[in-house]
Amino acid sequence: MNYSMMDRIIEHLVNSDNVLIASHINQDGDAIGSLLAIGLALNFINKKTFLFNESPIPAVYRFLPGVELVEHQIDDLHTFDTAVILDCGNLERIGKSAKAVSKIPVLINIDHHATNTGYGTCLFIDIAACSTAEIVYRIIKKMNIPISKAIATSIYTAILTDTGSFRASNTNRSAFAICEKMIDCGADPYEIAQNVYGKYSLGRIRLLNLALESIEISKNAKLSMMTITRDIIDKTGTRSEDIDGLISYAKRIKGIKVAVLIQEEKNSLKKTNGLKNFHVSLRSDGTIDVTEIALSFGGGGHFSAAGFNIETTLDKLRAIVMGFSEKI
Ligand SMILES: [Mn+2]
Repeated sequence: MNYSMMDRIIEHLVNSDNVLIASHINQDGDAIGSLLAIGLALNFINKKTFLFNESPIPAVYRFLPGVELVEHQIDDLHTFDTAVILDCGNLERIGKSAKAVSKIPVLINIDHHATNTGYGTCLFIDIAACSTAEIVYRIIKKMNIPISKAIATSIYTAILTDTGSFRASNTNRSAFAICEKMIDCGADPYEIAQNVYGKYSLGRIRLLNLALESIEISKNAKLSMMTITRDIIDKTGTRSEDIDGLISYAKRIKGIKVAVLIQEEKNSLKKTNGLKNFHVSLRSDGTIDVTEIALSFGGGGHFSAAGFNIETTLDKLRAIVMGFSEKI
């Protein structure tokens, strides 16, 4: 762990007057949890902060204390002297404001993705951290800011979800150690689990059914492919956030080394040339490095969890994905 880098970040934060804090679009538990944790911590020491995420807060995370502080649009970017970018492998992950945000004088990049491009003026990348929230926790602790129940709930939720409930390969000792401390600070594991995993809408159950039905297996039986089209989303009355976690079913099949989820993006239907926008998620059983595939398509991620965006036709994409199995 790089303490001097941490000291520099703390110095910047302490000296800042107006801090923009942002995390990636289509926020997951780590993106929203890290955002709230550092935001609430800086508010505690009376810093002026602006918490930003371009995407709406997924329903399962709306219970998080402080979630009402998150804005989805930035009106005046000139007022910020410091920006903290969380859980983003590249700056473009924050969405449309990336270019304007890149001009903020102090740009702090806090992340745990192996494919982080190293943007920003001050970096804290730790690929051994289970989550960005783990790094955020270390910063808050080093700053001697007390961990309120709200901060503890955010950090616990981030670690719980980013480790796939302590099942994913990034589950490390600090995941447990920090979560234990968060419980001491007031995080309620049962309440958090109920909010995040407890209840599904009927639409989400129907979506699960159609997603499971879509699973196809490669000839060598080492790759599984799940496809979720806009048609499926519309038919079930669900949203993109409801897709979160479904890939784990494709990954769980015995003998599968790589699971792929093809997700047709929202704006796809507007196109007239037959091409559509897709997001492709890749998960491996820990023996295959899926970042290689993701990087070759301009994406990124971790060793066993990565993704990329592509504009093509569904048939072509399905053939491309099945082609991945030849390298496994
Ligand atoms: Mn993360």
